[in-house]
Amino acid sequence: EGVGPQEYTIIKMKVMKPYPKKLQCVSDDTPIYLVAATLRPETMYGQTNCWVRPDMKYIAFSTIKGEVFVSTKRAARNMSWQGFTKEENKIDIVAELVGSDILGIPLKSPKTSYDVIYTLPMLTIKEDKGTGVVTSVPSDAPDDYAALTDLKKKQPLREKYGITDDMVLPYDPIPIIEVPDFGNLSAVTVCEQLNIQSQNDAVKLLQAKEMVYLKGFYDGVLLVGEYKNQKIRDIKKTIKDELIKNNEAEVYYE
Ligand code: A2H
Repeated sequence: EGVGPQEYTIIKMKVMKPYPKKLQCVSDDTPIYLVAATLRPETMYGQTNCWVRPDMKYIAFSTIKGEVFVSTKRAARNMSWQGFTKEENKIDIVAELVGSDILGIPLKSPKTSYDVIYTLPMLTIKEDKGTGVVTSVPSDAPDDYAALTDLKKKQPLREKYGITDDMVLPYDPIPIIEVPDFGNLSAVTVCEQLNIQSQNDAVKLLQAKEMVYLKGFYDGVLLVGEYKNQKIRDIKKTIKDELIKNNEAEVYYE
């Protein structure tokens, strides 16, 4: 990675009511968001679920807009320096949780064609990157496709984390971007080409990411929504700005 901060777009994935047990201390008129850091805001049309790591610690904290965000404490600290909290450098913690406390909960997320998506377990989420919450776009992200396929194929894995079939089985990758040579489900194509067996296939997944990432950005064409048929590199910023304007996203640096 280069010098200087990396800019992420934080996608606000809204927690539906009734709030899960560990978040019931939050009043019903306060919106709660799981906040996911992404480099690809233009792929939000293809979200099928949200990832959290079952054994990782998260906090829920109040923001300056009177909302509650769920992220790692590390990310909350960064956000508090970036104007997300009422007082700079101070985090108003409303709950401390682990990922498993928020697994299998329904969310509303911007742009995706699925009305409701669920929080599912991803075991490879890193503590020291982004918010610890990841939005899943299995059409275009090899990690997401591998982890979703694991859950679809492995009933015992679903059972272990209390994930029911209806949270996983109806959710297929959505064709949202056409990439030359890789078709309209580029992550699926590359995972199959490389014969990736699971989310733990780290070496091949890195290779898969390298194969699709730049190509998706430079040569990808959007297939859905109001910027249909336009090149990703021409509309990425417009989509990001629109999400932010609609209070569906924020800019975050680390
Ligand atoms: B990306 P970079 Cl469609 N642990 O978003 C593991 N992965 C994380 C993470 C964490 N703590 N925080 C964010 N990420 C993922 C979309 C996407 C992403 C697409 C294609 C590629 C892609 C949908 N998931 O990333 O190391 C998030 O997944 C390819 C690398 O900072 C985020 O963007 O470059 C990306 O990794 C940030 O990774």
